[in-house]
Amino acid sequence: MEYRFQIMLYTNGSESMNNDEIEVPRPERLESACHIFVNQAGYQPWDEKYAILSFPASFYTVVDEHGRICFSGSTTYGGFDRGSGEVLYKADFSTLRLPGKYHVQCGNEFSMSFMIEDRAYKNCFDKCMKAFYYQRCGCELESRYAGEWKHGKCHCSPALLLDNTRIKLDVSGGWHDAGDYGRYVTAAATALAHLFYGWKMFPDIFRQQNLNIPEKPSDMPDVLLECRYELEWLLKMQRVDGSVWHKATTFKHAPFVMPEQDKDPMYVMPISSSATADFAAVTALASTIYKEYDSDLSAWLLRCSRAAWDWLEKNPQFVGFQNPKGCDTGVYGEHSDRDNRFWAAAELFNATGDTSFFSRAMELLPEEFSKTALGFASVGGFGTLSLILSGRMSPQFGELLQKTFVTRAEELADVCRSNAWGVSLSPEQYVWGSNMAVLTNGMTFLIADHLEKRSGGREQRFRRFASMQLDYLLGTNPTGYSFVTGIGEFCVNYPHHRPAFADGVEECIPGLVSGGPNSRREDPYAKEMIPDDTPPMKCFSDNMECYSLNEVTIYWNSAAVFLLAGLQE
Ligand code: 9MR
Ligand code: ZN
Repeated sequence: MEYRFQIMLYTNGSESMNNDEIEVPRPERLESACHIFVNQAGYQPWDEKYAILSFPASFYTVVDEHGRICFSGSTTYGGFDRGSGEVLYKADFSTLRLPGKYHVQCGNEFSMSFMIEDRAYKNCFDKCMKAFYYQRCGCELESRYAGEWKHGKCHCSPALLLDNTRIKLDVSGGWHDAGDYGRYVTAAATALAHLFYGWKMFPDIFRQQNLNIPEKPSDMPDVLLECRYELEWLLKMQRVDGSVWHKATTFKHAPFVMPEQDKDPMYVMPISSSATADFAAVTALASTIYKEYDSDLSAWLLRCSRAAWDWLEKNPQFVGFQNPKGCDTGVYGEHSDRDNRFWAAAELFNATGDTSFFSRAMELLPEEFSKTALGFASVGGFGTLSLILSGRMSPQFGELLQKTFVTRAEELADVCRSNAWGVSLSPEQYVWGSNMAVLTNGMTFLIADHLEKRSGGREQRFRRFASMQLDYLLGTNPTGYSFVTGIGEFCVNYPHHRPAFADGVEECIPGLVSGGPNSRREDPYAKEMIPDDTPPMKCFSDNMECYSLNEVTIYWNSAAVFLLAGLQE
């Protein structure tokens, strides 16, 4: 449906609006009319399967596409759920394993359709990984790789160094961070870390992946080819003294135009110690991963990592980042760099075996930061994981570190048990990027299982909780949406994503993970459209103006890729 409308394009954190009249397909999505919620991507035959019903019901059936009843059962009462404000019932059909296309039916109510099949996650996994290609900056996206979502070469002019604008630098390449066209170091390091650990833990799943990307066929798996594209940009963000610039962005977010039309000058913004430490960490990690495919790249990565580390050692004080006056692009601010330095020391120890790095990691370990967090604002979990997987720990110490993850997984499993959705967030935790918390919690479950299995312990006791986080993402949530574009019958299609809006293609670029419900509703449209008393899990709208709850980012996608890979094992 096309019609003209007056669009107010709000940009993150800024007051600037663009009141031009633009001809675009105006989304007219209704809230889900559905009251039976399922994972719309589908279920692997061997996994637990359940629908959540938000109306009183005792008896339900699962019906195939020919209308045949393939399963029937009685619901269990799930109680009142504070997060969604609903009284819930659960319909468990785990024992239905026959491949096919189904609906859950209860009286006149139907769920969205879903598949039961061995490769139920494969399509979503491939699309979420291919999304990184669609985020590529500094190159043309040709139709043979990008289909109708092609675009021209973008953001290639030399960037101005903010500290001294007479200096121009080449910082082309990498992935656009999100719905905006900025490129930010700590966000990049986080996305790469998710993908690298995914690769390290589930290599067979990634090896089978064919992304149809421009790189020549080689023995390097596609995931590593795609990550190399980002790494090559990341390396350009290092200053000669080893420190790392925090971000490369324009001064103001671009209007909703295609990336090649965003001609504002690009700035390389000042350094931060968090960016420098994350850079040191992720390049050290990458050096271990690329070693078997490209020894020159691997050696270079390690050299750059050491240079960043040397700078950190010479500059022990925290150097935070704040936007220069008048700049409205992302801040990715932090209050401390202890976790970042811990991660860097751990990765450098893993990469080199040099015990001085281990000693530094041990000095930082007692400090106040999460040892399991896996997000851009808190990266301690990557350090812990790095130490454990290094194989260089004494058995006792390795066990202690492992226990940190396992204990965290146990805590999160309790949260999942406390609500019928099986989601790992408490009602207070639906904030900006809530889907990232859901997904990184899913990662924690898989990591805990992986570590227990590695040390010969009980196998896969957390897997079902990981699976529940994916179910939530893909439709078993009170909005009814699959939060991944192009996946599922009722999925988000209008994320806050500049090319998705400007390309004129009605169907959104597939495989983009929306930020998800945000009860704080931190953008003008969400504030206006979503009533104050809306339960936290329903503070969502599939609307491109809602950057605080329907944007996409690389580090939300990467967490989804990790989870999808792990659950296919
Ligand atoms: O993901 C970030 C979220 O956790 C913060 O609350 C929010 C506000 O600071 O910023 C988010 O990151 C945005 C970044 O600053 C710029 N690119 C888009 C990111 C996703 O919205
Ligand atoms: Zn670009």
